[in-house]
Amino acid sequence: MASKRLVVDVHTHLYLPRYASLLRQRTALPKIITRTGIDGQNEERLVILKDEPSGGRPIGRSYVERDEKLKFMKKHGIDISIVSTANPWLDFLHPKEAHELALQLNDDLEEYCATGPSVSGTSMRQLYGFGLLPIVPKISIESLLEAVRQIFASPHLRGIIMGTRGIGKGLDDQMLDPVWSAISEAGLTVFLHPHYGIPKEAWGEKNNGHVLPLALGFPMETTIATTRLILSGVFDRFPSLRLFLAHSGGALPQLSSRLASCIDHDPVVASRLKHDARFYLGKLYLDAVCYGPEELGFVSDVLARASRYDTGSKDVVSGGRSMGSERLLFGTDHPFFPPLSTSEKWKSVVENLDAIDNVQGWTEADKDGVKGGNAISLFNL
Ligand code: 5CU
Repeated sequence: MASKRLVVDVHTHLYLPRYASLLRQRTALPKIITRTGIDGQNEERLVILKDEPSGGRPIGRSYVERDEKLKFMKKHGIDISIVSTANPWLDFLHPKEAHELALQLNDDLEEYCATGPSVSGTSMRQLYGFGLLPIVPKISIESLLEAVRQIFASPHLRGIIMGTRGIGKGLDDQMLDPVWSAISEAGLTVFLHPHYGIPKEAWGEKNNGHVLPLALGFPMETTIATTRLILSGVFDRFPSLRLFLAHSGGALPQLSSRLASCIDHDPVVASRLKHDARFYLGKLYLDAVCYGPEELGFVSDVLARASRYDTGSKDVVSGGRSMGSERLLFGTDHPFFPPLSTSEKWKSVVENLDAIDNVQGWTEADKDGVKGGNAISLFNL
């Protein structure tokens, strides 16, 4: 059972060298710019978000270089990382470019993982990955299916990272059904991640840095995209679809009973779904990137409760484990959220590990599962 104690980071990003080169050539967002720092040295800066100050933020080697990822993992006691391209993926490209680049980046990522170190004493690698689909407006469905097949055939790619825009009409677009079908059949997990947030008018006029778009806009985007998927009946049509949500599912756990009630009272939707909305929460996997034990415990309780809407059982514990904890997986969001001042360990990592250790009522088995065991099972590492 040694593998149960491994720490696996499932929310950790990179820009592969090929992608970083593309960003360096661009003048529109997203882009990497070079400017002279206060020490007179040239420094590269990343500008990806729409309302980011035009100077962007420092993009260190940790965004691109594998050695930096491995050093970060070692420093924080992380045994395995399932890495994914950071936002905005291929969203800004024309279909032909997106198609070609998706296939190239998937090959690059497979090599990045396959040629990395293994976890000592096991047959596992230290690096696995989420591949990319060229999911942009006007792309052909066949092009998306080709990328699904490529990812399935890549031994170290265990899922797909995806934004919320789909091929232009969001993820609840029925045109995507063949893609959900292929992903489910391949047993790949979709990592749903935000990029656009919500319209900036919501944030008022005060300069609050990046706090509002990141703390609230990102999770609301995920909340809305997932709710639309639920409402579209995707989980009824593809019951084995595995969806893994960034940032602990945003506000969805908090709003799920309200969602269920709104559905029940809405003549357009009331009879559309096979199950109560809360049932579908029990089919989701969420990262444990919420920085506090109380929030993590709450999310776990909401997921555990979903079984009531499935089997009718009121049990929230099974085999000595909280049924909610089985669907939560540790993540760091590296290399985003670096410490503002020099520090040995990154606060964003330490807080997420502490949160797991301090959820009230969780057993050691729950904690080990969230830190790594759940990822080992879900991604068949
Ligand atoms: O700080 C940020 O902008 C981000 C981002 O863009 N993507 C992400 O995953 N985390 C933080």
